[in-house]
Amino acid sequence: MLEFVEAMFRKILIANRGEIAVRIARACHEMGIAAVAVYSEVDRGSLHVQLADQAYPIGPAPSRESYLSIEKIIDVARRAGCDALHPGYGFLAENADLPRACAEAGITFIGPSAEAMERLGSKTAARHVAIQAGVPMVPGTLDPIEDPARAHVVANEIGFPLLLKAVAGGGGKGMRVVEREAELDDSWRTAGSEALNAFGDGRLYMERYLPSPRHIEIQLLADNEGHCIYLGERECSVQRRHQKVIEEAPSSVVEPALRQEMGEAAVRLARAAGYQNAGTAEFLVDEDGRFYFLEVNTRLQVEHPVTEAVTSLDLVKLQIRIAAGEPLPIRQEDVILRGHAMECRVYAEDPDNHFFPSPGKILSMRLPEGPGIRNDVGVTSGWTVPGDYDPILGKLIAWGADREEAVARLTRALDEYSVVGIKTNLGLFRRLLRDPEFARGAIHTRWLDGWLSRAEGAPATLPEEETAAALAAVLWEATTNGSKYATRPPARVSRWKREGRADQVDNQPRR
Ligand code: MV4
Repeated sequence: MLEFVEAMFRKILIANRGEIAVRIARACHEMGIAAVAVYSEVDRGSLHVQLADQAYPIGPAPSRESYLSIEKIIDVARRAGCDALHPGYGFLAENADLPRACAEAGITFIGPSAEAMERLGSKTAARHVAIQAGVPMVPGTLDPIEDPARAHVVANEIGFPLLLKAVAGGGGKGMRVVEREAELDDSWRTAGSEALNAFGDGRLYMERYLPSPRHIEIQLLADNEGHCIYLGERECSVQRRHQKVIEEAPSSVVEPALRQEMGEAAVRLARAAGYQNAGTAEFLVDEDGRFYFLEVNTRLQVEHPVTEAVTSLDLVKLQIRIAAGEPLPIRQEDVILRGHAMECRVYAEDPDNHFFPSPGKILSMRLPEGPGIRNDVGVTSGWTVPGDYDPILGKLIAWGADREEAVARLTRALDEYSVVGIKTNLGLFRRLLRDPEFARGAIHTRWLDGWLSRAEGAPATLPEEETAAALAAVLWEATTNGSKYATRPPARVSRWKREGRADQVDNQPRR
């Protein structure tokens, strides 16, 4: 009898940089696969290059000329003898030309087919798939609206307030809330030109506007043999300008029955689209627990570690196995959710100054450790964060037996975390995690905007006690004092420590 032996990859090209390139290299190494990095001129000394088995330069800093060049990346994959390519997230991850170029070069793309990517990339095409799969959606148009006259007719059918959305959309670009008919023509023009600018496609469609929904997404895994499972949900409502800030799993509003309903809807959608590999179905959930399909992200997502934490699965290794032709090693009933996980996206940015990016040299960096803590970080002490890319430094993920423990561990870890030399959003997280509303899980997609406007002008509370090296304390003072996000809890310091010894170091920043 013929035995079919799966051919696992020997060498994978990682078409990305930073923390996600590091994450993928780790999965490769655990599977005995060689990891090949690509890097731009400013990334020569980066962590993702250091941790790879081989690294190839692909051009100057601007991503157009390096991380977005399919030609250069495929050329490296060929020269290095890679049999597969992982795109990570961002950059080329959702560009259907990449899987096509991989196929031409005889390299396996670790992700869905170009066709599935395109079926779901157009929001209106995805709405057709959702209808076919019986997945609930916000009432609205299934197709692009031809002209402004037609927009008026459809608008009056849907009712106000409504939302104009770009067919090619994503990230809130080309999206406009229209409160009343008198605003429609203006919004039509501005949304259309914004969409044309951002995506080269100015077509719009329309949906009824939900005022303060939650953003909840379902992680999917589908193999090449038609098996598809869901790995529970992630709550991603804490966002600013369509950038997620905190993500968690499970959501505090999703009960088992709703999870199963949403999960099965997402699986139907993936099947209808002929989807393979890892993907995410995004939904809005209203106050009454009704859910509405938004779109599918055809990639591994930034926030995948919270799902990994509550499922004990390694999503990147599973992606690689699926791409190599292996069947899913688990069935739906084998997916067991345990505990609660929460992630902070740590950025080089200044929350006190419009969240402007804060690239520059990291003079020192101390990462938290201890029970329940995971760091996915793409930088090190001494590294200069380039100003050319998304300024994410890494992700801090905490797991706990329940939400309360996850929050306590994350809060504790944030207090251990120190980055000196550049501005970060760590202080913002220290404050957010202590907010009583956040603690109750009473959040929605516009919650962070409200929180930030209330935090405006709040006095900076300085750390009462600080236990760190004396030099770090001086730098600390120079970098974090005066920030309204610098809040730290009063440290519980024993009398022995306070009074006992002449050689004790008192790092408490003072003014
Ligand atoms: C919506 C909505 C309310 N009603 N659709 C924003 C990004 C895009 N993927 C869809 N988005 C929204 N669509 C209807 N019919 C509110 C949002 C929205 C949002 C969604 C998810 C996460 C954060 C958000 C922030 C503002 C608005």
